[in-house]
Amino acid sequence: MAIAPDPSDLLTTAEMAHFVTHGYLAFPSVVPEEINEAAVAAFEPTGALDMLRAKPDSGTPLADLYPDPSPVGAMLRLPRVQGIIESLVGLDAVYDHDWVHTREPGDLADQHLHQDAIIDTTLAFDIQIFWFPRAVEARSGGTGFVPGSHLRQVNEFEIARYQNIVGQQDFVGPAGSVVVFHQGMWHRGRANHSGDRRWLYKIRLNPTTPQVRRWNLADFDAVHGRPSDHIFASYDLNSAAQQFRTPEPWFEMAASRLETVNRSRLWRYVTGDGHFDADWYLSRTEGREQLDQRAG
Ligand SMILES: O=C(O)CCC(=O)C(=O)O
Repeated sequence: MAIAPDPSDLLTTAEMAHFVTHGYLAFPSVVPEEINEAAVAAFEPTGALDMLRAKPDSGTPLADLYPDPSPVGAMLRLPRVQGIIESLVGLDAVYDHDWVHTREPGDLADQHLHQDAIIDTTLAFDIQIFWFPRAVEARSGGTGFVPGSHLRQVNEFEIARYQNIVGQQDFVGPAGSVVVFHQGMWHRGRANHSGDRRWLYKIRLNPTTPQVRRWNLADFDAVHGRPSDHIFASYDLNSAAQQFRTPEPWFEMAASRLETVNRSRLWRYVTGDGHFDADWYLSRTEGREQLDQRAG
C-alpha cells in the first residue's frame, strides 16, 4: 500500500498547467548521488543491450517494481518522485516498459525524431520518466524534444524526416535530473560530441484510475480561475487559459487555435471541470452538438 505523498512533494497547479501546455516538466538534481552512481554500476554490465537486464512484466503495479535493494526502485520511491508520479498518473499506476539508453562518446548520429508507441487518441495519458544519473553537458547526447508536440498525434517514426524545429530543446543538466514527458512528446537521442558515455534510464507508467486533481491544489483558483471566469478566462500570464493560448515558436499560424483546444480538452480531463474553455471554441461546438442531439 503506497503512502500518500507529503503535499510539498506533489506538483502545483502551475506545474500541471505547464505540463498540459508544453508536455513536459524538468526537475534538476532530484536523485542523490549515491543512487545515481549505484544505477550506473548496475547498468554497466548490459549497457545498451538492455534487453539482457532483468525486468518486470508489463502491468506490474508501481508499488511492486524493483524491490530493495535496487537503484531504480530507490529512485522511484524518492518522496519527490512519488509526488510527481501521484500528481500525474497516480501511485496506483502500472509498469509499461523501461529501457537504459546510452549515447556513446563520439557517436555523432542523431536518432530520428519520434514519439513512442502508436497513435494514442485518449485524453488519459501515460508518463515517461527520463532519469539522467550523470550530468549532461551541451552537445553531449542529451535527449532532444519538441515542447508542445505531445498533442500532435503521429505514428512513431513518421516524423523522422524533420531535422530541426524552431523551439526544440536538448536536455542539459546536472546528475540526478529527471524529466517527465507526456507519452506523445516528440523526442530523440542526440549526437554525443563529448568523451563520456551518456546514460539515460527511461520508464513508462500507465494510469489505472482517472488523473483528476491529484496534485497540490493550493494554487488551483489562481491558475484555473473561478467557474464564472472560464469563458474568455483570464489573460493573466500565469493563468491556464493564457498559457493554452500561447503558441510554441513552431506552431503554424493557423494551428495555434487547434492547440488551444487540445490543451483545453486535456485540462478539462485533469481538472474534472467539463466547462473549462480558453475562449469560446469548445463551448461553440458543444452548443451545436446539443442541438443535433435534440433534433436526432
Ligand atoms: O537516447 C535518448 O536520449 C532517447 C531515446 C528514447 O527515448 C527512445 O529511443 O525512445
